[in-house]
Amino acid sequence: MKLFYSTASPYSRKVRLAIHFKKLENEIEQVICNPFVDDPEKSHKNPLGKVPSLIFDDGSVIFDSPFICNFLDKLTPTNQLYPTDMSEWITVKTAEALGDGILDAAYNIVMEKRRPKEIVFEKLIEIWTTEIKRSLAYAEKFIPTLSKKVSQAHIALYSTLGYLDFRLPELEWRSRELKALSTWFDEFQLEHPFIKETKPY
Ligand SMILES: N[C@@H](CCC(=O)N[C@@H](CS)C(=O)NCC(=O)O)C(=O)O
Repeated sequence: MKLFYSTASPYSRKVRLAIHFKKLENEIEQVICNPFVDDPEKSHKNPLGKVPSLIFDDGSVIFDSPFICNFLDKLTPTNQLYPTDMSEWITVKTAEALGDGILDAAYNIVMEKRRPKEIVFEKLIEIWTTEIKRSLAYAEKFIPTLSKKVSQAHIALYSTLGYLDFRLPELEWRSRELKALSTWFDEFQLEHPFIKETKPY
């Protein structure tokens, strides 16, 4: 199998972290591509034009990071990322949806800011920023309920916060009101030094 990813993509980072925690590095070759430049037919094969995408040896492809992470989790019982217990599963899926939703809003802001200055829609940026702040406040209350055992919740929230540091430092998400979240983030990367290797650039 081949994972097509871009080094700046937070969605790709989630999958790369899932590969690491599932110990699937030897099964999956990781290939860098630029979804804005590369021809999908010749590279990532995702008709939506986005990374990450996972290509099987027979040439078929799956895309969308939650789907790929879920698939990887089913490949091996090592370090289960999505719990089978219903209430734990709901916690993990909620955190994943929260992390991915913040990412979508952050990614929208980044894209909007790339438009020529005269046509940037500031009101939309304001709306997405409010959504991010509200969701971070939600995550702040949520984070103490996460178990120590690494799950997709950890991967999604960590990748999202890393992306905010990378692309939207002006948001200053590490404010005093988000003490639990910022402490969790710092501790998580200390406990798992590998994850810094996937830092976006
Ligand atoms: N929902 C998708 C989002 C993927 C996505 O938007 N990837 C960005 C890179 S961060 C991309 O490939 N953008 C290229 C484009 O939109 O043309 C997922 O979770 O995988």
